[in-house]
Amino acid sequence: MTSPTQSDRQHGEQTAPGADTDTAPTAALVFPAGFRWGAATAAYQIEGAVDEDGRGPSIWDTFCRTPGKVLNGDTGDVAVDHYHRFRDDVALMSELGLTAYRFSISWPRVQPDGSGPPNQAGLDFYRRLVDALLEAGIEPWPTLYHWDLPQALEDAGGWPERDTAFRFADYAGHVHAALGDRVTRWTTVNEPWCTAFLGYASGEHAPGRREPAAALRAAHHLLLGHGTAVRAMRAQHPGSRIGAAVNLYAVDPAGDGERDRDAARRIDGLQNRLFLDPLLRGSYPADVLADVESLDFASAVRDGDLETIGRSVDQLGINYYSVFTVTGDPEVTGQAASSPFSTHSPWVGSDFVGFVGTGRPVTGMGWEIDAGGLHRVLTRLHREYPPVDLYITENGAGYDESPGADGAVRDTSRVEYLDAHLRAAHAAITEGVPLRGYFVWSLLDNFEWSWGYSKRFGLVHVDYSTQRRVPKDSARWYAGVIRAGGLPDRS
Ligand code: IFM
Repeated sequence: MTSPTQSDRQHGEQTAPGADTDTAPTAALVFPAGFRWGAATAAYQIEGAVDEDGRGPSIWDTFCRTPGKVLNGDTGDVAVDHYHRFRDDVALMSELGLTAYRFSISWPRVQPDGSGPPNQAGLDFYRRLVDALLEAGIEPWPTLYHWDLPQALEDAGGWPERDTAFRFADYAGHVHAALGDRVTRWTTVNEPWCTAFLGYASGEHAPGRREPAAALRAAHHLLLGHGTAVRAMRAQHPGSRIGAAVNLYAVDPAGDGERDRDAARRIDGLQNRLFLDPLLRGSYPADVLADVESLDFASAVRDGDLETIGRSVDQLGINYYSVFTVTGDPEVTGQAASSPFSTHSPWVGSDFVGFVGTGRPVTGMGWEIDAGGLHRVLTRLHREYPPVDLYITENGAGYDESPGADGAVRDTSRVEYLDAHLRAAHAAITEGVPLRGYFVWSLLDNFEWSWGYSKRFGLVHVDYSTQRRVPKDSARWYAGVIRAGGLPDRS
């Protein structure tokens, strides 16, 4: 793969899915000028070096060492050694022609115990990374929280404790003071739904707690931490552009009946609107508050909190992977029970909610593929919420894949997935949705949380025993899309 010039990126040619970039047609579906073409990663999933330069333990270090929590007992101790190889990884980004790179900052590298003065060695690592990106002409797009809470803060109660929101804002202020002169675009929290509900309700993620009421408090404190951090950051550098990244789903009722439609309303409420409404409207959805009344969520929300959270984003990041189809009928068979909200639970009161498989193709994660769902999510946001610039901050597909005999990874399924989702994104733009950029999850194969290293999402394959990086077919395809500034017409 050769490195495209900026002019190539805007006017060049591009490949058909899976094909070589050199003989590709010109794009017919052209994305707007200035559209960000990126890829994303997160600190614990790629950095390794968990004991170096003063980093403290995070909840994921602890969780990985708890038997039975992570597949094969895998850990992020080494991951893909990005901490030591970041310059090579920036060179790979250049070869792809990325115009932006989304990465996360490890809180326990910056504040080993989650509070107090910053660890300069931790900040220096991110300064070196940011400078390498800027030298390569790639816009750095840091995320301040991608799930690696300092263990000391979890020992003090974690996100269900209100004080954690203020610890987060303090940490964000330190990072922003160090990098705000060279970084404009920031994401505060990544997928607060996952932290709250996988971390504190289903226990599938660190810290592995199963306390529904605590999960809801965690959700509020993540949003409060976001809003408080935004205020602190704006006071330091008014020019910063700051947002949060939420994982959204299209939620469809399995049938037309009232029970299915109400089940879909509940899940849409807990999955999407619980985060979108406070961020974009400054209020929690009344129906969700009523649904979860027994969990005493309202007592976590104090006067002034929603003013702090509301209308705090300059841009909204959307992480989109799949759809949910929901039934309220316990007799329905073929249920894909994959949510903390499945079946009878405090979330749905005495009513039943089940997640139904529709027979659509799935990725290696078992997630149904529906690019139309991305279109529905984008157009719904545009239709129902106040205007805000949107970025797809994650989209991608995980498979259990390995190189062929020739060493190449022919990841046709990933190319098809990305191609379809970019077409859906383009259609939304033509309908007026202010979508300004797209980040593939992920740049590199990496540590996929409780799945360990068994699922690969990367554009670039990593041999975990040698750390050798080999761009997959999807990397070549994406480089072609970026060079062309879009996709060929399929019709
Ligand atoms: O790997 C994760 C990432 O950390 C957050 N969003 C979803 C990805 C795939 O599961």
